[in-house]
Amino acid sequence: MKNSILRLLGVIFILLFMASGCVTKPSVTNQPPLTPSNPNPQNNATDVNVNVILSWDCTDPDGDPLVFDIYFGTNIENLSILKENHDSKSYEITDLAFDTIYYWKVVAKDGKGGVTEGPVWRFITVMPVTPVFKDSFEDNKTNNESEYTSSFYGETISSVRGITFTQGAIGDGVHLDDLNSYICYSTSYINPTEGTIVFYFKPDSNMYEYYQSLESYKGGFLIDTVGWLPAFSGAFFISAWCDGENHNNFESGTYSYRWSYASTGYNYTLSSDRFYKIAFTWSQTQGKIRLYLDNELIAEASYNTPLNNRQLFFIGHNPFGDYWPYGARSLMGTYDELKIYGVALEFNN
Ligand SMILES: [Ca+2]
Ligand SMILES: [Ca+2]
Repeated sequence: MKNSILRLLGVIFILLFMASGCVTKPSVTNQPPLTPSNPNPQNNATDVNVNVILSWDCTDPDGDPLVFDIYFGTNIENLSILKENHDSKSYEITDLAFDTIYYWKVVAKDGKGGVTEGPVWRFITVMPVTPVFKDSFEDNKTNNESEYTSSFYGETISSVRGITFTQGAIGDGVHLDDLNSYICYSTSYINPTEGTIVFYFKPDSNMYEYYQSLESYKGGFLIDTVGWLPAFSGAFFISAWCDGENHNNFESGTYSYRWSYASTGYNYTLSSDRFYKIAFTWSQTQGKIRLYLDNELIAEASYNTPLNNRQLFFIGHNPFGDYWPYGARSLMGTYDELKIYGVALEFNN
């Protein structure tokens, strides 16, 4: 009897020992890497050099050595793989394009099946020359006066109408909420004989449905000086006209007795998931006006006049004399990083 009690106690003791062993035994479950963080360049950094060392922080809870897949590109929807299974937390890239937004992310892998994808970071590279004017819409404001007077149209207007601030291409951006929304600027920043206007634009998700629902003109001014009014010499515009289907015609023009148009035709279907970089250049010495989309030359026409630098221009359409029976037609959507240069930049992918 005593022996059997001792035997039973012994069994219980062994079971308790095993149970406690189970509790304290180290877990065999692999933990994935922590989310990559602390990027360099910092997220939303501006004026980043075209040769740059990307770096980030990342550790594994188990102390596993990590490798990284680095994704990089200018199209946030379609980043390409820059380097696979990279075994350090930095990577040098060279010869980036000037004044271009790049997106990147890293995917950390611990070699045991643990995979953690980092967020998409973004930065914009330095400008090749200093712009004479810039509006970045940071801190939810515009970089202009509160009102402007047009000597040509003989009216004074508020400098903005129908806008809200939102996530931009880099940091804050501005949204044109209505067909008659605009932001007004002075053309005094314009070098008449040579220059560049560049900005980012993201269409609203319902752009095509909305413009198709309009009975009249489908419209789409991005930048404008005259709307539907009589044009002054040196007037200019940049547009992305919407047709009755899901297409845009990118067009820019300058006016001297008649318009010189650079047009693509209705050959573009735009995504509302990303920003497009749009640039317009003019050059008397080259004899061309040119239109670029995402650094690619998409249309050109002959230079016919110096641009006017004594009037006003608008993100959206010129709002003076809203007599046009079908109403005004700004292209609604988000705009960001407006810059004006005194030289005709060349853009290359
Ligand atoms: Ca691990
Ligand atoms: Ca911005």
